[in-house]
Order: sequence, then structure tokens, then C-alpha cells
Amino acid sequence: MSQIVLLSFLRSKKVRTRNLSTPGFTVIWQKLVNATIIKYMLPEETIAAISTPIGPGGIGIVRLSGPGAIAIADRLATTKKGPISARPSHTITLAKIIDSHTQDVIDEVLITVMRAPNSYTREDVVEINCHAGAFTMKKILDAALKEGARMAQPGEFTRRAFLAGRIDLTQAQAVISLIQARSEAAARAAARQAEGHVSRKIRALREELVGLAAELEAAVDFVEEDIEPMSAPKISKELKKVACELEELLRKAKLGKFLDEGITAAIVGRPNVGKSSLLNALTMEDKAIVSSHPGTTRDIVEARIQMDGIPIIMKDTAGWRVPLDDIESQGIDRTRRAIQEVDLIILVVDGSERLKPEDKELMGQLRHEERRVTVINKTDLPQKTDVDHLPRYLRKDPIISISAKNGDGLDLLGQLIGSRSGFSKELEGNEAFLTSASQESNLINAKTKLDEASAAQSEGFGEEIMSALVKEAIVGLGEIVGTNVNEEIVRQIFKRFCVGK
Ligand SMILES: Nc1nc2c(ncn2[C@@H]2O[C@H](COP(=O)(O)OP(=O)(O)OP(=O)(O)O)[C@@H](O)[C@H]2O)c(=O)[nH]1
Ligand SMILES: [Mg+2]
Repeated sequence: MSQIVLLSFLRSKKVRTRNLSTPGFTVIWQKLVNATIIKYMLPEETIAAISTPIGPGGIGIVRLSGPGAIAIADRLATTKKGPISARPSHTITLAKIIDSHTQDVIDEVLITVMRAPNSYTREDVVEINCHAGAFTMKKILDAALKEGARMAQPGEFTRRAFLAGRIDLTQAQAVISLIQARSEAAARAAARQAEGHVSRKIRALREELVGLAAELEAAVDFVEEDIEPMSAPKISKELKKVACELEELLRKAKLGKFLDEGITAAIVGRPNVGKSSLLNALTMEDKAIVSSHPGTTRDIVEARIQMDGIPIIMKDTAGWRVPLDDIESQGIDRTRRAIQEVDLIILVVDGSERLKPEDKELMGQLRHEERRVTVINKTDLPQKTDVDHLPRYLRKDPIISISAKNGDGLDLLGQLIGSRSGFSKELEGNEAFLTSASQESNLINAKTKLDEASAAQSEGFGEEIMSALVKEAIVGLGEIVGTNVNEEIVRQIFKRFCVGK
């Protein structure tokens, strides 16, 4: 926004501004803004925290960051190699941490020094690798606090990295996702996001919009000047192109959300086909009661599992049939609701028996379902139902034969679920995803504004309206990467961090 104001100013001074909306100019502008933020917002205090979980373990880390970090380390530690301040950056030194009152040795440690600006926070950082007992770590932290450090707030190290311009908000969010990742795939995607893959894409799109807004503004403000306006078809093409790329990012954001929260899947089928046995086989636990008595499961039994690296919230359901009593009726109502809500429906058939009317009734219910995956269970027994006995519409899907009893086919089922959820292709492509709900809603808003701008153009509204809408989209994208620094948003994000990160 301010860039547009600056453009207008330069243009009013008759400065040739056509080249100023180029990505190069935006980079310079961004650096100026960042430099101002760094100058006025960078904290002077040295902070300290225990950065590893409290509890018994091999190694724990007490981390210090700030202008006094190395001097504090000098006062805390004795080494055979002289003071820590004399050690080169990015070296590890064996040291003893001494209690300044009793002169007792608190712990023998390894101290890593990372001098500014080549550190996580871009400040001087000292990491004290000690033994991971809660008592030892606490004593070292207390000693650092006594020597002048302040206790770090949750997320303050990452907040400083952000304020110093080392990472942007998307990357900071990715650090949270990485810490909280519940599956391998989620951790991998978060790591890619932390590297800045998504931010680069969003920044590039934002810069395109800044350029476009500047053109639209110029057409409004400088009609009488010798500025050649961007042609209507070119504006329309540019709007549609960015909107299209945002749409693709949104599709991936949906996948990112799945990675973070997990896909939901319901195991459904008539009683006794082995639904609960399948849930137990997948979780490798006795989660649900299994019995040869049809109608055993009455309520939804939920378990969080990983298949093919993908997090799944798997729901075992009550067998599908005409209920025999009120409890079973309530259970089947819950099955019905689960079918409506989940991302994936795993339809289980008993291969050791012929299809029964209940099987056929449920298959009919799911006939037009795109979320369906079909499984033939009990392949360890002589088979009476195979793929050829299934209705034609089911046969079009890939069908997996398994034995919940001995585990046959479960890997294949995992791969099928992965491919049906749309993850596998994206994950192989080394993709990074936006994962937070606020990022997704900002993307949706930005896309909506561009669609509105396109509509405004086709309805013959002037550049002024379009420019206002494009500017709103720019603000939305800026909020994702932290270019429009809204303190409240920043505070909300960093609040979610743990102390020490
Ligand atoms: N041989 C064999 N038996 C199985 C297999 N899977 C399940 N069973 C048996 O089939 C019976 C029913 O299994 P459950 O897992 O309780 O079936 P369910 O579909 O959950 O049944 P409801 O809860 O009543 O709807 C039990 O006796 C299981 O031991 C399998 O792969 N092979
Ligand atoms: Mg069951």
C-alpha cells in the first residue's frame, strides 16, 4: 500500500516511475521496511530458556540469545580453551558450569556459540548442551538469569528471528507446525514451508498485484499525463492468472490442513465383516471389541493412525442392518452421520460369505460416493465373494483384498488411501503447504477480491474500484507472509509457541 503511495509521490514529482513496480523495486522497498522494523523493534535484552522438553533424557539445551549472551556464558562457564568470548563462531567447547555462590560444578556441558548475524535469531546465540535432568537444566537457567538474562516468553526466539527478517510469518507458522507435527508427511511439509517455499510463491504473487495496483492507480491519478495505461485485456489476464494461482494454493492449503489435522475415515459394512478387527489391525491395539456375535460395535470407536505416512482419524462404526433394538438404532444413526462427515469411506465386505441383503443395501447407499474405498476382508478363509460378485459400479474402483486377522493387504490399503486422499502425488512432488486456518482464510479473501475485481471490470466499473479490490487482496497476501505487520496477528501466532523456541 505504502509502495503505491510512494509511486504516486514519485510520479507527482515527474520521476519516471514505470520501472518502479518491478519485483526488484519491491525487494528494495521491503528491505527498507525491514531495516526500519529492525532499527526500532529489535529487543536489547538477552533472553534465556530451556529449549528441550523437561523430563529424563540424554541431552537438554539451555539457550541464550541477545547482545549479552556470550558475556553471560563467559561468567557461567570455565573451559580449558579460555573464555567462550574468545572462541570462534559455530564451534563447540567442553566446559563446566559453576554455581557462582557455592563454586560447585553444576554440570559438565558442551557450549555452542553462534555469533550475530549467523544465528537463528540473528543475535549472538549460546546453546548450553547439558544433561537433561530437570534439576540440572533449571539450575543452569537460574544461573543465566542471575547473570543478567531474562526468561524468554513462548516463541520469543522465533519472534526475534522474524523481527530480524530472517524468517517471515509463513515460515514462523511452519516452525510451529514442525514442532506439533503428528505425522511424517506433516513434518516434511512443515519443513519445506519453513524453508520458505510457500512464502516465495506468495510474495511473488503479491508483487505482481502490487505492480498491477500501481498501474491501476496511475490510470486513475494521472489520466492527463503521458502515461500509457495498461490495456483492459492485459489487466483482465493478469487478474485471472493470479486468481488461478491462488486457487491452486488453496487446493494445497486444504491438503495441508489434512496433513495437520488428519484425514477422517469411517470403516463401514454390515455386522461381522471384520470392521473392528480392521481398526485393531491398523492400530496394532485392542481398541475395539471383536466378537463373532453380529452387532457387537454399538458406538463409534476412534483411533489416530498413520498409513503411508499420512495421519488418519479412523472411525470404526456399528454394523449396517435393520436395528434390533433402540441402542443399535442409535448406533446405526451414528454410522449414518459418520458416513456424511468423513473424508473417506472404507466399505468392508466379508469375502468368506456370500453378499447379504444388508451388504447390497449399504452398497446402494454409497453408489454415487466418490469418497469410497472398497475392501474385501477375511482372505485367509475360503472365498465365496470376490471382485466379480460386486456390483459393476464398485468394480470400477480399485478394490483391496485384506485379512484383518493376519495383516495381509494392509500396506496396499494404506497406499490406496494415500492415493485417494490426493496426498501421494503432492508429497512426491516435494510440495509445501500452508497449514493454518488463518492462512487459508486470508487466501480465500484475496482470491475473492480478485474475482470481484474481474467482475467489476466486466461490468464496466472504473480502475478506482478495481484498484481498491486489488489492494485488499495485497493486504490479505501480505498478512500471510507478515508484510503487513499487524501486531495483534504477530502476537497471536507467537503465543502458540512453547518457551525456548
Ligand atoms: N478368519 C478371519 N476372521 C476374521 C477376520 N476379520 C475378522 N474376523 C472375525 O470376524 C468376526 C467379526 O469381527 P468384528 O471385527 O467384530 O466384526 P465387525 O464388522 O466389527 O462386527 P460388528 O461390530 O458386529 O458390526 C470375529 O470373530 C473376528 O475374529 C479375518 O480377516 N479373518
Ligand atoms: Mg465391530
